[in-house]
Amino acid sequence: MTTLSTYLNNATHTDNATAVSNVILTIADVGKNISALLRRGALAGILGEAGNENIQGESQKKLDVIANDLLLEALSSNPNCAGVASEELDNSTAASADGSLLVLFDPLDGSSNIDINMAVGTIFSILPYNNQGQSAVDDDFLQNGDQQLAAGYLLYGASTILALTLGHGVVMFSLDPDSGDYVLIKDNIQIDKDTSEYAINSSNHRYWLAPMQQYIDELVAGKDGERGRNFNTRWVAAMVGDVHRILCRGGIFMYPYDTKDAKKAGKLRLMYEANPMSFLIEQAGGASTDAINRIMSIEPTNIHQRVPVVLGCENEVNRVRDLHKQHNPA
Ligand code: AFP
Repeated sequence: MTTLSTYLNNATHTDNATAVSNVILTIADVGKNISALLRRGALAGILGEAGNENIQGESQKKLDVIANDLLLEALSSNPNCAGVASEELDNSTAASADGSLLVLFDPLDGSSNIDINMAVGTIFSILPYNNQGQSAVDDDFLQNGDQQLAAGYLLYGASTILALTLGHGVVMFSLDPDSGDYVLIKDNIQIDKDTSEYAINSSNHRYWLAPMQQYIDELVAGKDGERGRNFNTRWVAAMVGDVHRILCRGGIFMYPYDTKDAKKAGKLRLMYEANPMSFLIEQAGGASTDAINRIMSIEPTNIHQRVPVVLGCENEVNRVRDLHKQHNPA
């Protein structure tokens, strides 16, 4: 049995190996607390709305705020962490000026699932801090996805799962509720280049651009259409759940650009949703784009910027890209 701490001690790391391991263990420990709170749910009086909005203009659930505060407190006290950025906070929070890492997170992804007892998760991304000795500010976080030293998620489902990459493949751990250990359950995860399973919120069909409409229409047509075979659909309404399914059995996940709010580049956030999930998917042999361009190559301009996301098995992600290029030749 390999536990998370054993794995981290033995894993081949990028730079800051000890610091990265220490911060991951901090996040994993907070994950145990969040998992326990979710298990108690209504009994702990923590469901429902918090009664305020975050910078995204989204109403916050009580658990959004609780999870955010637990992560913020734990990471701000970790000497390796120079700063923290959260989906739930307008600006980043400076921590230890001598820290070598920056941490970004979505504390509770899929919060619309909380009150119906469906899967939610925590997504995190770890970047190098390049101004040691100075207090970290928002601009220090504006690094493209290729700069990530580690990324992962905690999925609070029937089991609590930690998926992680340090840049050398993807591994998964399951939290043993009896021992409190995260136990290695999958190593060197790889996803197939092809799939028959796709995830998208089809109620937005009329708002998508033509190539995305064409791509989905072909999947829906199944064996009677262009693709010549049938497809199945799943939609967890929590990116962390859809990405977990893809890492377990393949598939493609899309939250494309839509004209419902033409000013919004997409729904998902680049820095603490798209980038960490893209790191995991690429490390598992998949691909991740904004429909055309590779997500992890995007140079960020704002810690809360949004981006369209198409990720999962390589051949389907490439098909989406090719359709967009056919519709809009350069
Ligand atoms: P919430 O955290 O507000 O529930 O949003 C979750 C999410 O950002 C992502 O995890 C889901 O894939 C996506 O939104 C679901 O969006 P729809 O509710 O529009 O289907």
